[in-house]
Amino acid sequence: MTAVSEFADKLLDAVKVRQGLAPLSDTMDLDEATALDVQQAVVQARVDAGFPIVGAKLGLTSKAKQQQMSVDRPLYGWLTSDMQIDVAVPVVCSDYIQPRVEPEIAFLLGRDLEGKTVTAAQVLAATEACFGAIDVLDSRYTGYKFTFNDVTADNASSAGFVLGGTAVDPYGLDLRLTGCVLEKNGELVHTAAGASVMGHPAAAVAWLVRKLAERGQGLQAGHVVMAGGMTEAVTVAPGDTVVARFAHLGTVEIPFR
Ligand code: 0L1
Ligand code: MG
Repeated sequence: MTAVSEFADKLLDAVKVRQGLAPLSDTMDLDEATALDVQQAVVQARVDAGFPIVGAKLGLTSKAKQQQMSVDRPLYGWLTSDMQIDVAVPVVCSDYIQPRVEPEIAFLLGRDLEGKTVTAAQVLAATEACFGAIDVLDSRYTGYKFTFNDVTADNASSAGFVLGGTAVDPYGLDLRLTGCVLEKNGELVHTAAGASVMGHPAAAVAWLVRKLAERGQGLQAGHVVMAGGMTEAVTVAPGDTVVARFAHLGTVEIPFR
């Protein structure tokens, strides 16, 4: 068994038994290229299990998130069909190891996007609709303790995502100024604007497309792209309700059971 498949199996087993792991880098050298190979193996296992790729996510795109996780640069992962959670459907905490949530702006692509020179303007031109969204994270590492390469291997802590019920044409919207208010159990916990995500959420998506081009990959029409947490992530437990209220993009609410 190669190191890549061994690491991937550990992460896949952690999901099955809902039990956190020590970081892979504690016991083995894990460089970024190997971490991306592990990520690809983890994602391929989900695809082979019947859950196709439906999009991608960026992580650690805001200063708030980078400071929370002690990591200083963005990363990405892939979204598979089993991660889609419909709007207003309760999320069962015991389906996860240690769920957290964060508000994001999501892009539904109307055209393929690939290449080393893609810009934020081209992302906006290729976007069918934007949504207010909530990312449901679940690190496979106990206590969310990991290095950049560990969390890359863990598919950027991908676990679930909810797109709000309001699809908005991004033309004429300045997403930098799209405000978000995050509430948990009726209390305000965080506020942010779209600019917190790498200056502009579409610039974050453009960065992702250029980064994917380094591995000969790209995004396809119909893919959903989560642009990255606008605020720190918050922990959730059964009985909690989280609401993200966005300017122009509507409200997303998740009840947790
Ligand atoms: O969506 C994200 O920002 C995931 C990045 C990985 C760090 C984390 O688990 O919070
Ligand atoms: Mg996120």
